[in-house]
Order: sequence, then C-alpha cells, then structure tokens
Amino acid sequence: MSSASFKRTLVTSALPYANGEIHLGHLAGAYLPADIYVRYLRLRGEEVLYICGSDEYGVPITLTAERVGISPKELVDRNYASIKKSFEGFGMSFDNFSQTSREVHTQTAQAFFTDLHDQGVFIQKTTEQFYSSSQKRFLADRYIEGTCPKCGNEEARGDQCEECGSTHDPTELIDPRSVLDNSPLELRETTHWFLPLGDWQEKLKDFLGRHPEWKDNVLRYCHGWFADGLLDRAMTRDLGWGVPVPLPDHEGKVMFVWFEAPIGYISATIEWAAENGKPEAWRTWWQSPDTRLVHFIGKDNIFFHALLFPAILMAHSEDYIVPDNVPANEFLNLEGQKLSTSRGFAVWLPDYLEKFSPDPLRYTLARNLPESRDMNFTWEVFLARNNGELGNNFGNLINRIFTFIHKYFGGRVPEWSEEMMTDLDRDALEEVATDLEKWAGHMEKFEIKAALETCFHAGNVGNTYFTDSAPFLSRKTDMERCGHSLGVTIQILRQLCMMLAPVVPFGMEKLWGWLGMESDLWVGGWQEGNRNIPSGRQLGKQEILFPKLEQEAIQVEIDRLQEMLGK
Ligand code: B3M
Ligand code: ZN
Repeated sequence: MSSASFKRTLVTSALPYANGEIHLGHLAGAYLPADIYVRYLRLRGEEVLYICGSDEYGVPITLTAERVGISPKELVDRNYASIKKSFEGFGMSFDNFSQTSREVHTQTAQAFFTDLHDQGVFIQKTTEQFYSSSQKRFLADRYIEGTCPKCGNEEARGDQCEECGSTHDPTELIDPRSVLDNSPLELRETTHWFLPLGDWQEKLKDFLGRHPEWKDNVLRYCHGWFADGLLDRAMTRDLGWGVPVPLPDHEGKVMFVWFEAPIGYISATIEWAAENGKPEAWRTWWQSPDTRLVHFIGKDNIFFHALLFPAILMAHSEDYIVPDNVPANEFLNLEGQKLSTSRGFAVWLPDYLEKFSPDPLRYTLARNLPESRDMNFTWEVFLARNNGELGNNFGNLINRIFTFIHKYFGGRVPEWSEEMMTDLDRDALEEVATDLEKWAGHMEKFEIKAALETCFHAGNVGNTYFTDSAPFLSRKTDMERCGHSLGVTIQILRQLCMMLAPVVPFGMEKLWGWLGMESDLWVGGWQEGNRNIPSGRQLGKQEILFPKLEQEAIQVEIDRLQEMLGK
C-alpha cells in the first residue's frame, strides 16, 4: 500500500442507477478498474472490503416505473436482480452489493440527516418552483420546457436553450410546461434544507491540498469549482420516491439523491457487517483513521465524491474518514461514437455475456481504459486482442508448456536447478521478476493500463525465452537441458499468472490450480506465487484458456451498431 499508516482499504464503485442494464461505458469507468485493484490487494494479502449496490431513488426511476406500469420498488428490485447477475457473470467481486431502497439505508441516511440537522448544519430556504397540477408534483429542471426569453425558440429546455445557447433559470421561460404531459406549470412556494457548501470550501481546499497525488482530471475539476465558489445546495426534494426527510411536518419531502446515495456505501457496509455476525465491524471501515477509502467513479460523479460527500462526512458529529483517493475515469466511446443509451447505441453486459465469456472483455477494456482521456471500444480490436494477445501471446504459451511437460515428463515439473542456469535462463527470469515489481508499482498507483502493459511485456519475454531455449529441439539431443528449460518456463508462468489474475480471473484461477498452488490466489496468493515451484510437482491437465473467436461472431455485433447509426 502506498502509505504505511493504513492498515486496510475500503474500495467502492459508484452505485449504478437501477434504471436499466449495465453497459460497457459503465464497466470501463467505475467497475472494472475497481475490481482489478481490489483483486490486486487481495492477491497481496491486504485487508480489503469492496462495497457497491444499486442507486434506486430519483425521478427517472419513477417515470420508468409509470411507463412500465409497476411500482418503483418493483422496478428497482427487478433491475437490481438483473444488474447483480450480470456483475457476477462479469466477475465483479463485491463483498456486498446492496440497494438504497432497503431499510438499512433508510435508517442510515436518516440518522445522517438528523445528525447534521440537529447540529444546525443545514439552512432552510423557501423558493418558488414549478409545479404541475395535472401530475401533482414539482418538476426538476430537465422536465421543464418553454419558450426561450432570448430568441423565442418554443422548445427551450428548463436550464438552457439549444437554439441560441443561452442559459437561464426555468422561471424566466415564457409559457413553461411539463415535458412529461405538456401541461402548463405554475410557480409554487416550497421550503427546503440546503447545505451551505461554501462554509466547507476552505476545509475542502485543505483536504485536496493534502492529495497532490490525485489524478489531474479530478484536481482540475475541483479547482474549477473552487474558483467559481461553492454554493448552497438543496439536500431535499418534493417527491414521493426517496428516503423520507426524518423531521415532523415534512410530508412528501425526501432527500436529494446525491445526499443519500453516497451514504449508501456506509449502509452497505453496515449490512455486510451484520450479515457477517459482527454488527459493529462497519465502524472499523468508516471511522478508523487507519482505513483507506478509495472511490472509483466516472468523471461525471467527481463533484459528489471529491467535494459533496467529503463535506457531509466532515459535517457529521462523529469522526468519519474521508476518501484517500477518487480515481475517476473519463468516458468510453463505442465504434468511434458517443454511447447513447436512449438511442440504444451501447453494448449491454447481459447481451455480451449471453454470447461471450467475461475474460476477453475484461482484458480488452483493461487494455483500453479511459484513465486519462476518452477511449474507444471497437469489436475489431476486441477480436484482435482476444485472438492475438490472450490467445496467442498468453494462451498458446501456457498451452505449449503444459502439453510438453505432460507429453515428455509425465506432467511433473522437470528437474531444473541453479547449476544448470545459463545467461539466457537467468536473463529471462530476472526480466520477468523485474516486470512483476514494476507491475505492482503501477497497480499501487491505479495505473492499470500501464500495469497490463508490463504484464504483456513479461508475456513476450516468456515467448522469446521458449523459442530461444528451444526445448522442442533439445528434447531430441539433451533431455536434461530440455527439462531444465521447461522448469524455468514454469516459473515464468507462475509470475505471469499473478500479473494477469486481476484482469482475467476466470482463466488465471484455473492456471493457478494447474500449477499446483496450495494457497488461495485471492487470500495472499502473492507469497506462494513468489516462491519457486519445485521440480517433481505434479501439474494439472490444462485446457484451452482463451479460445479463438471468428469474425462472424463479432460481425453481427458490428452490423447491429452500424444499423443504429444508419449506415
Ligand atoms: N448513480 C450516477 C452514476 O451511476 C450515480 C452514482 C451514485 S454513487 C453514490 O453515474
Ligand atoms: Zn434561445
């Protein structure tokens, strides 16, 4: 771990909205990188807890539920089950995947709200907001439409006119109406609780000042907001679907989703602790200064994780830890275009998993993570990475070595020894060991793409070594030399297995088993993985880890997407 003062790491991935399925953009942003990082820590034998769950409140969910004709709770339960299932299929290794509509969350979020309220942290303000009498509800900006006060465009959005580009307050619109049913809107007074974020600006600045190591994109955004000055933010809403505000005379008021959703990380930890029979254990993860908190998110969530949630945590009367890092990712494009869920231009995880196995997607996305800028996913690259890199570079090497040892050495690791080492052997072993170290260094800094690059390099070293040491030739002239070379390659595979495991866990768990390792890969496998595999050990029978895919398999997917683009 980067800082010696931490004893354990709590990792979270942004809570996905329970309003639809997970797609590749989500995976590349907040999920896959976190899972890879968590698996890395587990491999190292670190104490780590990985928390997530679905984010189930908010207007879009109510609207979908109305359209489908079921209750919001039914909708989110359905979506929760499906999201959970596809995450499992993809190998997301959460310790708990909860829901914000559960009782434990209501209680936790309400207790937070009450604590802040009782300390006098919130300020109450009465404002005028648009109300739809036909729908009997206040409307958020994005559900309001009207005539632009500047250019007369009749379809200006609540906050902005796309015609002339001007921004405005929804109250400035002429003839405001609801986007949902075109009904006219009236202004009504309503009272809400605001968090005066400006009061935390200095504290938040200090907090960020202690983290020059955070990613540039995150720091840049935050300093932009500081420059504008942090404003009062309403923490309550007039809605029927949300965590009820726990104050008398607050019928019909719920918490703003961005107030309660991050608290969902805490609720999910409380639920996890209770389920594990140690109900107080959640405090170790949230209130103990030797716990390191890391939030993996997409760039559109930076404000809420780097500023709002830390402010809420600081404001609580008990001592909570604040994030030690917020590695936010940029966006993933698809076939050179922006993903669009409304147009269906996306690759959905359940669809993917119906046809392909998880490892190739994990690998392809990890090779292409939008760590510092937007990246692109194409099916052609997916095919090339699967067949070329996973199949040829790694899979073939593994397969050739195991086949050879089974055929000529009865499946036992052949005699290999220090005395027989040539420069060729030593160089290869040293290079891979150096790669392993570099790999770990990158992982510590969330540089997953660079880590994987190092692993790829180690794979090349293994392949070159296999070709140059040529056991397939020495087999005919010098069986002892042949065995020794294979013994060396087994050590290379052992190290490659660790480097690849967090990215392609399904395949590497198998390889770990075939190598006859005794420890659990995910409970400090690193220790055993750094010890030589002795001669004489019986190896398991291998199978093809990364089968080749045919062009036809991806052509269907390409055609479907092109069709959407009207090509
Ligand atoms: N559901 C937004 C998103 O999925 C939101 C994250 C909540 S994290 C507390 O992008
Ligand atoms: Zn306009």
